[in-house]
Amino acid sequence: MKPLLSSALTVGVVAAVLAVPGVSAAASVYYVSPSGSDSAAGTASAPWRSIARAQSAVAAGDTVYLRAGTYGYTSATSSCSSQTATVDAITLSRSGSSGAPISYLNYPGEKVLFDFSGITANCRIKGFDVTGSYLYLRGIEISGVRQNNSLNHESWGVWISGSNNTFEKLNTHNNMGPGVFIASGGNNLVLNSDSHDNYDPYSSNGAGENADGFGAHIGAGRSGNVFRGCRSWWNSDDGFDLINAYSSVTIENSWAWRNGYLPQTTTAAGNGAGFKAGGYGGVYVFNGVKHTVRTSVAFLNRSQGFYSNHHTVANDYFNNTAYSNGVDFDMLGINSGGAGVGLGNLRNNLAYAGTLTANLSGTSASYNSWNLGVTMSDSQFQSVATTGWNVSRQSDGSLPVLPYLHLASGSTLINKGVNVGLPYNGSAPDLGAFETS
Ligand SMILES: [Ca+2]
Ligand SMILES: [Ca+2]
Ligand SMILES: [Ca+2]
Repeated sequence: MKPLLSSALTVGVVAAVLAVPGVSAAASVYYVSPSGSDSAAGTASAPWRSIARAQSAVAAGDTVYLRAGTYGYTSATSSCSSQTATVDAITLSRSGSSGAPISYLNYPGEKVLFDFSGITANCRIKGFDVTGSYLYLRGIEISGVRQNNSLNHESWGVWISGSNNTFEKLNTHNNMGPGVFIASGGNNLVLNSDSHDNYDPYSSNGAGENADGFGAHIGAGRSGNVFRGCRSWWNSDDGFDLINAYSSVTIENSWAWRNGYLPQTTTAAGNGAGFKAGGYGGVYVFNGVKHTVRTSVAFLNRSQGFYSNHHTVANDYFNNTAYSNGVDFDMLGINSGGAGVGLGNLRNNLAYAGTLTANLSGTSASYNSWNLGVTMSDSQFQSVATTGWNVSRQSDGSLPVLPYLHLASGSTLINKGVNVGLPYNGSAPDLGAFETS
């Protein structure tokens, strides 16, 4: 590819030509740095200070590079109108367009931290309030969002109500509420992101009850939200939570562990599901939807690894691995009469240690480790280690390749599954989340 930028480097804004249909010839590239100034030009040599200043300049197709360092915040964009109101530290309301997102990216290789712990606003706080659509956020660490009174439920690290956004390589942690919370919108992709050590000590419904790693709680007509390649650990409530979601959500290739505890301890806190795949507050609703949780791993979650949470329809649970959770697979659903019933379509799952299953009566379950009469033991695995899962990701952001809970070469769980439409090697799918090559 020919260099595009050489002649443009002397102008205030570097223009890059993007070969994207429907985009005007030149998209702009801007720079933000903790040492910058919002009265500067927004260039590589004279970056702005704030992402808000950058947003005021961008159009569809533009890119904002965030340079290394800590972006500390001490105030929100507005004052609290009441102690139960909500304020934003950052509002991303300007949208890109199809094929021409607005991108907010860490400058390649640089560590970018947004620290919201200095905001003492006396109401609920959203760190990033993403109301826009066609945005692409990448490589951003988000920490420290506070609860500053005990009159509310959670605050939030990232709160999303737009659509068609991509969130990649985020690291949301130590917020007093969920790390990433999709409240509305469809076709949002949360990719290769981590959320951990979130804890809401001041929630009015109980300390620790709301800080999930990731959640989607969207209304009807908001399909296509996906969590892929994400890790969620040591959050006080759940790892992934889909309660009150009225559009189908997919969670795949993701890991959850040690949720339901005060971070870094074994002291019980909130609910403690690794993957809480739906439910509507324990009541039957006529318009519940089917979620999919597949090729994912849950271990050492306090209450459940994979949990249907009184859901109203049978979710698909395919090729998951559960190890030593309170209950590995708890398929508690609810029928139209309000009675508890087992609901779930389970194939190729693997449960080992802890209580393997609960509420299976009424489910469709076959080709799972507990259905096949296989003998479970540590020797089925290369390793059953439960530490080291939070090591650095691969350079492209994908999950690290680890031996933990991967099948041993002679495992009798290899090729014991059934084709569920996912890729596999050998004569049949293996059981669990990690297919043997
Ligand atoms: Ca809870
Ligand atoms: Ca929860
Ligand atoms: Ca296989």
